[in-house]
Amino acid sequence: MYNGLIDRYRQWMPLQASDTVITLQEGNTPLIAMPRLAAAISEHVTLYAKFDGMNPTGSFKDRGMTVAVSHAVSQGFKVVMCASTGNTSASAAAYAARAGVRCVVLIPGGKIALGKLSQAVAHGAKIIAIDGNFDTALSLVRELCNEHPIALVNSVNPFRIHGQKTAAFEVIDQLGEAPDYHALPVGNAGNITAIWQGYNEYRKAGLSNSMPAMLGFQAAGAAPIVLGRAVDNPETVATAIRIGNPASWSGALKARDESNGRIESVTDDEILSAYRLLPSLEGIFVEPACAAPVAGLLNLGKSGFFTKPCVVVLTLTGHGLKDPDCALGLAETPQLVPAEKSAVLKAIGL
Ligand code: AN7
Repeated sequence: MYNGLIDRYRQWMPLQASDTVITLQEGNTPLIAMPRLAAAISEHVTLYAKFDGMNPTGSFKDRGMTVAVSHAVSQGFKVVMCASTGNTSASAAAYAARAGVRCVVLIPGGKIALGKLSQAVAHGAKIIAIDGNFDTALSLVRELCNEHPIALVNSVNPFRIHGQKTAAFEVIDQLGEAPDYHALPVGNAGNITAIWQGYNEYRKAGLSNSMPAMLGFQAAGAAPIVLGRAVDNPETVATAIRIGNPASWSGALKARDESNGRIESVTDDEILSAYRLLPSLEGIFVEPACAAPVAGLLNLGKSGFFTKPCVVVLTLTGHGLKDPDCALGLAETPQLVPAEKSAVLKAIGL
């Protein structure tokens, strides 16, 4: 029986044998071939999506949270805390509930997708909205956790990174080899750091022969790594990656440069059109942040970046149900017709 990623990858985890494991059977997410989207990107691309929206709370954050909360609880912490653009808070709240400890989340007021907020509410987290953005929230949380017996469970906590690196392990285990490219959205940059670390660890252990080039994508209004300077007032429709001063900035540069990869930006218009395209082509519904790498791959394809047959893995970091407002905001309200066959036929256009 599959029992979560700590159990599956225990030897790669910096945990003690006696540590308590808090799991919701996260990880083991599907790697889904995406032939129709691949064709839209480039004739040379074979594309697979690592659908991390299939984790228990609907995002990749569960990979890191199982390890961070297991460690915190094993160390005797009774309270965990994070700053979040939404998914980290949903995940922290769920794992804290599972562990029977308190969870406090600091969120940027008014900028959290509905699904994420409702998860934190359901799991009983103490939710504090601040009049400020994610970056301000994170610096407050770092100070508070330094000064009080509260475990910080943002990705500056190295245990989060150890959990998230398992996405790379799974990709190699599923594909049999590392892909040529690995594309993903970049916000606070924990995930690109972690996935690159995972590929490195498997390679060093002889479990893969090659390494992918990492392709990270930021939203143009929140693209500090692309610009080479912090952004004071980040703005993007992809609220998950509305981050102006990534904590793992240096990890992202290391992943980019060591892998011979790229970190580029995409506009909100490009994000929204990719956001509409992916579910209509492939039947997979993701939140707007996941559309950033889709848009980025489409741009790279258009510019002739892919010149020979290659395998691309795309991490889809969060489920579409996280942000129903975004989907509905782009759509027309369903037409209301009388409850009669003739009216329905007319509405269909038959
Ligand atoms: C769906 O929840 O930062 O570059 O506080 O929710 O590792 O930050 C979320 C980030 C990509 C970016 N996709 O990952 C938070 C938070 C989704 C996300 C990212 C996030 P990082």
